[in-house]
Amino acid sequence: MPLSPTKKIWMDGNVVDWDDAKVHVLTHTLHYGTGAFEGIRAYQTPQGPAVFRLEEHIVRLINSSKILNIEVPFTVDELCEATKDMVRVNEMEAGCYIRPLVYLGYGEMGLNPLPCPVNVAIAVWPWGAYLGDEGLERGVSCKISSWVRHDPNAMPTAAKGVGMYVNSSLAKVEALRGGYDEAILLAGDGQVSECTGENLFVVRGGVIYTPHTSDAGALEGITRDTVTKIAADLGYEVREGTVLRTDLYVADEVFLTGTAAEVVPVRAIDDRQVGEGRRGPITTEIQRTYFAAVRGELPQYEHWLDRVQG
Ligand code: PPE
Repeated sequence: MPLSPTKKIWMDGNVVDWDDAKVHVLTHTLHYGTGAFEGIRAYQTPQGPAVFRLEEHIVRLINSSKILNIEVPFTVDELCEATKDMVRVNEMEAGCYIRPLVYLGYGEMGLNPLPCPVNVAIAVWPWGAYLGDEGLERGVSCKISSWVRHDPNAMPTAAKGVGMYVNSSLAKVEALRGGYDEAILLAGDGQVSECTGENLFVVRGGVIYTPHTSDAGALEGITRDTVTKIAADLGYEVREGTVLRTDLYVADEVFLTGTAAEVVPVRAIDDRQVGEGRRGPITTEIQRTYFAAVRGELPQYEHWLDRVQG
């Protein structure tokens, strides 16, 4: 998806012009993939723009870094403030996507990351529906990937690490070239894990299931957590457990969750229609509640919003 440049990017405490936010070609992360990132969204609310679950995202960034032996030289508070600053400075009143990145900088080569300088950048830009506006309404088509999700002992699946996304990228391209919108990855033992940038939920007999993060090597998605809470508040039972490929084929509904993707129905998997082949009633209800929550329309979810004061 093409980028829409904004004005300023935060780099290690400095606010620089978008076009000047550059790194050296010998930046360590560019060569070895050791780095961590986040995807956060800010939404327009009646009281001004608000960042959704900001602190949880920044804590995950710091934890991802820790897993990768990177000590982030900023506190959670400093990075939360810097994030809100970028939304404000770039005048993102209508909402935006936020990309914090922790990377190992210039000055060291070789695989040992420990002596490397640790850099942090935060960029924001307007980003529409990640899997398309039509996808949000009509659902997307998925294909089980021939690529297997990382074994947690080969790559730390709990970390949102830069290099981890090579696996996602391979699966994404395979799916797109096959004429599908998105790939579903299985774990090494064959259970369903997640998509290239989304967690997955299955509805069957009125109960909502989602793969276990630890057993299936899926990311502990913040939207996954949001949706789990919303579904419970709507009176649905949500069970975390093993999901098999065949569970997907006979599901009443399947939907995907992620900060970029938000809540997206799945209309077909491996060329089999899922349920009625369109957005199902439970997905619709959860999606509607999710959008109302992020836009500050539901007081019970106010605690997830971090307002950016003008
Ligand atoms: N699994 C993966 C592999 C993943 O990348 C994401 C987020 C999720 C699950 C959902 O996590 P959460 O956003 O906390 O609900 N993917 C981010 C990156 C997308 C991109 O293309 O870049 C995102 O949604 O921001």
